[in-house]
Amino acid sequence: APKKLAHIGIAVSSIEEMLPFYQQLGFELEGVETVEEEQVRVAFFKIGETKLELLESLSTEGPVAKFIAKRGQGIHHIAFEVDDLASRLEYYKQHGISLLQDEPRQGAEGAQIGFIHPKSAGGVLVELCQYPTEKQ
Ligand code: CMX
Repeated sequence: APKKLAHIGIAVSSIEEMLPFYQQLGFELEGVETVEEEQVRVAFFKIGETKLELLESLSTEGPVAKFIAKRGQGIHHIAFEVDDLASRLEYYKQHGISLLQDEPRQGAEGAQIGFIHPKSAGGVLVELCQYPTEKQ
């Protein structure tokens, strides 16, 4: 089974504009990173065992820009940590779950990632992440 909720991804127009809000809530910024493959810049806040990930698009064509244009800012995806991503994707595919890609790809924090299409998951974009070592 997936091990835990790795993070909740929130699409924002501007990370800089949203930082003060999360800092007011008392969350500490863990880091900001660019993920060219996904055309996003991301900011992580650690909350106990899980994280919030703010996603800002690097281009007007990226998935996060398209999401905001269509639905506005808000919760974009939920991510579960797994330790067997490739075989899990294969298993899900065999069981009729619609994946965005069959093979793992590179995501933030050095993780390998894969996605389940929201149409196959009750309207929720689900990300699966596998980290190179046990997460700090
Ligand atoms: N959550 C829930 N539903 C979503 C969604 C999301 N994030 N994004 C799109 N949808 C819905 C659309 O609203 C649409 O619904 P309707 O048909 O009812 O209007 C449906 O899914 C299909 O949309 P689409 O127009 O066919 O597809 P899009 O071009 O909007 O692409 C998706 C959707 C999920 C395939 C695309 O966003 C994608 O490839 N995402 C994966 C990559 C990604 O999101 N990367 C950023 C995060 C990376 C990271 O965390 O590091």
